[in-house]
Amino acid sequence: TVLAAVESGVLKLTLNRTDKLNSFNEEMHQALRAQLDRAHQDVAIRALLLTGAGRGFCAGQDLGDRDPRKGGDKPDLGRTLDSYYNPTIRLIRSLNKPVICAVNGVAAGAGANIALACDIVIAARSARFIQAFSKIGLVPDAGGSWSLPRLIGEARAKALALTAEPLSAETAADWGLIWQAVPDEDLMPQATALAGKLAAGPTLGLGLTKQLIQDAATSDLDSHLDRERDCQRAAGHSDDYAEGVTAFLEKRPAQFKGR
Ligand code: LHQ
Repeated sequence: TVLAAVESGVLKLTLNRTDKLNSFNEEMHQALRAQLDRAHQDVAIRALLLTGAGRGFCAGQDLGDRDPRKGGDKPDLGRTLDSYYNPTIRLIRSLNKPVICAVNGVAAGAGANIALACDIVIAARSARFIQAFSKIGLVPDAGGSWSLPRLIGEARAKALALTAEPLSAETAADWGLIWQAVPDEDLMPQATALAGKLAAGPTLGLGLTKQLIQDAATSDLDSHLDRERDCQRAAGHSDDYAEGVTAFLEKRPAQFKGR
């Protein structure tokens, strides 16, 4: 359900339940989780590239998994979030390596919000983002009610979530919800090149940069300046800083090792 391949330091993960638009069942949750754990542990992996197989990126939770027509007790969706979506979002945000998401087609519900949890989101022009939750009586999850207002402001966040109207990739880029919308045929070449470039970068510094920018959402300037100082001290002690400055002075490309 999740295809995984490592090339040039990039772990490429492809959600792969194409007949269900790559919506999440338990097996796909577990497979993604295992790969995210691997990305955390393996120092040879220096960037992650997440995408979807077929014509969609991910349609959120597999709604066929809990057919209310079959009767039984009402489901505990909080448990699904605790067991699956929330750990996934936390793993993506805490990974000290860049996570690139290549949104190849529709991203709906939790599928949209998993994409938005990634560090750099590039979408094919034909892709759409849908906060589908309100159509079925739910609230935005997988971090959406946190990330949406931060990325695009309360007015747009509320309208998207309350109406469940699809947002085009180009408007998403115009609004700053994502980094770029690119022609469909350029998506994977561009996303792969970007992931490769980041994987060859100063991973320790990139990881600290990611954490600092994330932390800014919840910190005040005074404590943030202290955090920046601590991170810069750590980055300044990295081999990659010495290499970066040496390469600059020698007028040659830097050969970063990621530490
Ligand atoms: C699907 C799905 C799907 C199953 C397409 N499930 N089969 C968290 C905690 C616990 C529980 C609840 O949820 C959550 C978080 C959530 O993610 S809630 C939101 C769940 N997602 C949705 O509500 C989106 C449902 N899907 C759609 O609205 C449409 O499929 C979109 C707009 C994404 C795409 O529309 P189309 O391009 O017209 O494709 P389609 O609807 O024809 O879908 C293709 C196939 O995929 C189709 O199967 P079929 O056998 O008829 O070819 C769909 O039934 C299936 N599929 N999404 N979430």
